[in-house]
Amino acid sequence: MNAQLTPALSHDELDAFWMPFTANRQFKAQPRMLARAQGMHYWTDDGREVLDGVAGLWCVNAGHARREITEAVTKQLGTMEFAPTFQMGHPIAFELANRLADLAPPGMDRIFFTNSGSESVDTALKIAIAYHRARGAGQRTRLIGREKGYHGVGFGGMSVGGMVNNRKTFGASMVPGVDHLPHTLDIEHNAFTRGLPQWGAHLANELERLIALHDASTIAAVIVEPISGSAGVILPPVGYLKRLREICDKHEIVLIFDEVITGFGRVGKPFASLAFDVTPDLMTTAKGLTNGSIPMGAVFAQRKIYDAFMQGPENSIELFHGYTYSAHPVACAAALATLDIYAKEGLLTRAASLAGEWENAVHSMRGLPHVIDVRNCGLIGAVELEPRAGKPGARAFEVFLKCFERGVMVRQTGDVIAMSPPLIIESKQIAKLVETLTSVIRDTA
Ligand code: PXG
Repeated sequence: MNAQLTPALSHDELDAFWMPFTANRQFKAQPRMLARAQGMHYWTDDGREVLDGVAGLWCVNAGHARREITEAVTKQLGTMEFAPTFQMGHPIAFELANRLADLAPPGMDRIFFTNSGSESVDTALKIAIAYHRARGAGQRTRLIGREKGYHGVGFGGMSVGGMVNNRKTFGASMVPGVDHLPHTLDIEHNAFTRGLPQWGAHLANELERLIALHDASTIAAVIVEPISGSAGVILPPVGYLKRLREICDKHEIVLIFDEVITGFGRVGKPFASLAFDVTPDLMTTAKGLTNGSIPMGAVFAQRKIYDAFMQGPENSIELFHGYTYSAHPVACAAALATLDIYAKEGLLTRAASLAGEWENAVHSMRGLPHVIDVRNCGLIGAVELEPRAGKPGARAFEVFLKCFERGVMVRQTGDVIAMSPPLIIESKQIAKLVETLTSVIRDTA
């Protein structure tokens, strides 16, 4: 018998919390309640152990309930729980910025703090537009995103994003002057590719077509995820990101990489831009920055971007943007403790050493019923299932539910099952994750 960890809630008590990105009625009819976490596992409220195959929500990279983070947060709360960073400062904010600059791709050593991925994205879009204005190109306001892109849920991020369900309700309220590149998912050419697909780099040339349509002089920035997570793990074809970089350079367009999920070790280097050897002008992060423990995000900027703002009277504010909780002391303490763990345990490169084993494990699911693609990179894996006729997403949702019942948490989006475990995962846990998913797929019609 499992021990009940927390009192079960009655159905009435589930009504008040309007849950995000959730089928509220389905959940409240059959709640899946998490009550405790440690290392690679969650425990449900009735004491059942669940292997975490998604690092919470792509964020708990060092595993759950790390003592060092708890201690740093507790100490900071007792020392100074809050301090403003508007016209004031506190030392660990600067310490954290320096630590992040040391990890960053070359030249990206100016850091703007936010509280989430969505805020990082909207911050980066605003910095890009303001940067052009600061250098005398204020007509450059257009933004280019990509189909199937996910950049959070702020108006800016939603507008450059390309996930139809996130957009359609808000049709006319989108930020104006946005266009989209085509996405790079092509199962016909690339199904079951191990690592990055060879086919598709030419899709980056679509950027030249959009530039010809709108004229470079109107375009501020291009934003893409190096690897799309939310849309179901879409990998960049070999050479694609380099080509985007070349085109942006040629036309003086700011290139933004949204590394909210790829940042902090997910693909075997601290950032995907380092793994893929393509340096953007701005980089958005969040999630793994504090191991998911305290909300925090950070935008990394090339020094030339920051320097463009540092003009005019010395007493004037250079960028009219920021959040009450930018560089919140408790979040800074959590981030510093997290970076210490990453460094001490080599976690920012651990995915590279596990990548071969991980790749073999996830590709062992090729050939299972309804599996139409398997994708992987670093410690990211995805299995795409054939949709049931007229019921998109239903098969994968059933797989997600059954995995949870059998003690494994994966993530479902559309007909894709995504996996992104904590970077501390061991071989036997990789095996359990894949064995459970395999048996569930076999048992799902
Ligand atoms: N950009 C990217 C690339 C993201 O993946 C955000 C921005 C927004 O971050 P915030 O912190 O505002 O949620 C994200 C978030 C999933 C999933 O399983 C992914 C995210 C969030 C929730 C679920 O696909 N990514």
